[in-house]
This record gives sequence, C-alpha cells and structure tokens, in this order.
Amino acid sequence: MKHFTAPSDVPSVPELVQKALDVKRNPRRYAQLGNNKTLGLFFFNPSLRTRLSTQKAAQNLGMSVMMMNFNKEGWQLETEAGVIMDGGKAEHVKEAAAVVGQYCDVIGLRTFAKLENAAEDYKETFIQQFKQHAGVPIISLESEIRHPLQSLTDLLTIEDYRIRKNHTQKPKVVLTWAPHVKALPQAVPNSFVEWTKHMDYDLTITHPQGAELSTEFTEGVNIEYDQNKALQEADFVYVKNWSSFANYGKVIEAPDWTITAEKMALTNQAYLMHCLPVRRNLVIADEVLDGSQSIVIEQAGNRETAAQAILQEILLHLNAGESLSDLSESLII
Ligand code: AN0
Ligand code: CP
Repeated sequence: MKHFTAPSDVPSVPELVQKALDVKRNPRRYAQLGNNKTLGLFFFNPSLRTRLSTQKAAQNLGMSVMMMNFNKEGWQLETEAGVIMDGGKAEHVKEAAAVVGQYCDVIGLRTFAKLENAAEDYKETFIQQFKQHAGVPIISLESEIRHPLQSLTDLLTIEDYRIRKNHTQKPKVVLTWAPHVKALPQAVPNSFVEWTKHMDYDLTITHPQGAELSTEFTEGVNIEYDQNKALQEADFVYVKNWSSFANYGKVIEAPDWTITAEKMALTNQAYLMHCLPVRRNLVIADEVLDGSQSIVIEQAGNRETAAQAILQEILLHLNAGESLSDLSESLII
C-alpha cells in the first residue's frame, strides 16, 4: 500500500481489518520498523484523537513525528494553477508539498470541507496536490469528504466486538443521522458507508428527508427515513450528524432524532458507536453515552491500532522499495 486516502488504495479491506486486529493482539511486533523514518502530521483543522493516536502509533513503530498546524503557523496556501499570486496567499501548495516531502518519509494531512461549494470540496484538492507533489506516501487524517482512518477503526471495533461476543450472524449495522447546531462535513458518514460496503454486513442508513448523502457513496445501500423502524434489531448503531449535501452545508433541523435510551431499546441491545467529539444531549443522551452499550471510548482507543496498522503497511512498502533500489544499485556496481 502506497497512500492511504480511500478504500481504493487498499488491496483488500477485510484483510486490512484482519491486519489491524493482529496489531491489536500483538502491538510490539514491528517496534523497530520505523527507525530513522519521519512522519509529518499537518493540520488545517482542530483534532484530538487523530493527532494523538497517529503520533502514538508512529512512536510504537520507532518513527519520529513532526507536527504543524498549517492554518495557524504556516503560510496561507494557494491551490489554483496558473494564477498571479498577488492576494493574501504567500505560498503555492506545489512548493509547500514538495518541501515537506524533503523532510518527511510519510505525510498525514487533515483538511476539512469548507461546506461552501460541493464540487470544490468533492475534489479533495489538498490530498490530490500532496499526492502529486510531495513524492512520499500520503495518509488522509480526514479530507473534505473522507475519513478513512476513522472508518478502518470503526470496522476494527465492530469485528473485535463480534469476535469477543461470539456474534457469528451477519450484523445489522445502522448509521443514523442525529441533530447538531453547526454544519458538519459528510466525511465520516461517507467513509463509513464506503468502507462498510466491503464487509458482509446488513447496512441501513437512516436520516430525515433532505439529509441524503451523495449517491457517489450511498448507491446500493438501504435508506430508511423512519429512524425507529431502522433501529429495530440493530446490532451496532453508529451515530453521526452531517449537513445537507443537496442544500450544500445547510444545518438540518430535526430535534426528535437525538439518540435516547427509548430509541436504543428498539435495537437488539446494540452497541453504540460515535467517532467523537460528541455533543451530549443533542446528538446522544447522557443515559446512552454513559450506558453499558456505549463503546465510544474503546472505539477511540482503537484509533491508535488502526493508525499503527496503516503505518506498518506503508513502512513495509517503503522498506521493500528501498531494498529493491539497494539491490539495483549493487547490480549496477
Ligand atoms: C468533524 C466532522 O464531523 O467531520 C470531525 C469528526 C471526526 N466534527 C466536528 O467538527 C464536530
Ligand atoms: N474522531 C476524530 O477524528 O477525532 P478528532 O477530530 O479529535 O481527531
């Protein structure tokens, strides 16, 4: 695996989930793999879990880590080609990406959707530009439209629970929209759907009318507009707010969609998941978040495992490339 930005970068999603489960059982197997390698983590937006779990994962593999909040500490970056840069942006992403590629062996990048123009956001400009100009593997730490590290974590968490609880039947997994006061990106639900499609799960998405995700992600997935009906017999309930795709970036008001104990009682004693951060009693009621079926903290803990699995795969790929080039150098000599 070279880059990690979407399932299309991964040879097999179920095999990657299995590798992540192996990392969870045997976290120190590759403790030296990243010696003398540097990971750069570059953020255009806030983060708690992604930043700390990916740093920890890199340390577990012996890598050193550099971090920077690009929006606060770096130059404002231009992304358009061919423009006269006489405005507020001091540096072009072409140079910025190429320069950080000189210092880092692997680069992680977080760039949230601006939620102003869907066509612009759905291009994932920064990820694409860094892939093109940095010359090193790129890991998405949440792009405008995808959050693959979160989704790998989510699948790892579901599989881990299925093994531990001896759940052999195909699980019913419900992704439910929940209310929020701010316009949030579609990255987490898009990715959750995109990754879950690779697993043998019975997936239902439930949301109010007007909260449809892009069909680029939801094509072929069961959508149920009645939340109570969708929750029936669910084994895993994944809760997340997102803003409208059709009415791009607008907040959708549906206060009855908060996840309460009454709603969870409709499920098959489902485990409750959320990527965090979560607003209590708006998205999920206290009684549910603090209840015995909530696995959100362990889910967040699994971020470290998923990040380590990805870094391992990328480092193995890098090291294989290096030993091949060593070999060709020695052949030339
Ligand atoms: C972000 C989002 O919804 O994409 C990050 C989630 C991991 N959430 C918020 O901004 C609250
Ligand atoms: N779930 C997640 O990505 O959290 P952070 O935004 O805190 O990194």
